[in-house]
Amino acid sequence: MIARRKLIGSIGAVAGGLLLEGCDRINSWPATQGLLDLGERATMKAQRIVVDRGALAPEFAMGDISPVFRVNGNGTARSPEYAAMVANNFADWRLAIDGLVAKPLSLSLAQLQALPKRTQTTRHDCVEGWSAIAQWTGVPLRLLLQGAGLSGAARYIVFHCADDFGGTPYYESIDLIDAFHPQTILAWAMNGKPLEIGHGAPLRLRVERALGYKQAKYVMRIEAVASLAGIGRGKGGYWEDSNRYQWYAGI
Ligand SMILES: Nc1nc2c(c(=O)[nH]1)N[C@H]1C(S)=C(S)[C@@H](COP(=O)(O)O)O[C@H]1N2
Ligand SMILES: [Mo]
Repeated sequence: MIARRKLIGSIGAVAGGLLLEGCDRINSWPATQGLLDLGERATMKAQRIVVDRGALAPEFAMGDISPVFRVNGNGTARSPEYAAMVANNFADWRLAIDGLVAKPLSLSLAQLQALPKRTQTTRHDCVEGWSAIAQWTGVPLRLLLQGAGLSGAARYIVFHCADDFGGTPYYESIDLIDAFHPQTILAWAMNGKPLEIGHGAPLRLRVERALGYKQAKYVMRIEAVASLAGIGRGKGGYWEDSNRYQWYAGI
C-alpha cells in the first residue's frame, strides 16, 4: 500500500516536472505569448464581473500593525533633485496633477496635509510573497481629481515617480473605479509618522484592493489620460512594461 502510494507519488512528481518544463517552453514562444495575453484579458474581464470592485479591503486594529514592514523595490530616489528636496524636508516638493483635467494643480506637502484626510490600517501584499500591515494617512485621490476637474474623457490615472530603474522612472496606473474607491489615498503618513524615505516620502499611493507594485512611492505627478498607449511601452506600469506583470492586480 505504502509502496504503491510512493510509486504514484513519484510518477506524479515526474509528470509534474515534465509539465512545468513544457510550460516554460510554451511561455517563451512569442506566438503563444500573444495567445496567453488574450487569455489573461479574458480572465481580467471575468474577474471584473464576479468581483465587486467597490468593496472595501479589510481594515485592521492598531495592535495588528507589523513590527517590521520591509522596504521593497527602490528604497530612495537617486536624483540630486530628490536629495535636495530631502535636505529641505520637502518644503520645495510639489505634486503636479495634470493631463485631462480642467484645472491643473501644483500642491505643496502642507497644502495636501491641510485637505480632508483618511486613516486606514490595511495589509500590503507583494507579488513576491510577503505581506505586512500598516496604518496609512493621506488625502483621498478622488478629492484631488474632483479639485482638478477631471475631464469626462479621462479613463486612467497615471502616477509618475521620482525614482528610477536604470534610468527609467517608476510609473503605475489605475482605472477610475480604483481611483474613486474610498480607500484609495495619497498617503503622507505611515503608522502615525511622516512617511519615511524607504516607503516613498513624501507621498505614496495606497490602492488597497491591489497588489504591492501598484502602490507607487515617491509620487511626483498624477496624470489623467484617455489611454495607456502613450505611457511607457503601453502596458500601464514599470513592471507591466518590463516584466509582464499584470496591469490589473486586484486582490
Ligand atoms: N516608485 C516606486 N514605487 C514602488 C516600487 C518602486 O520600486 N518604486 N516598488 C513597488 C513594490 S513591488 C512594492 S511591494 C511596494 C513596496 O513598498 P514598501 O517599500 O513601502 O514596502 O512599493 C511598490 N511601489
Ligand atoms: Mo512588490
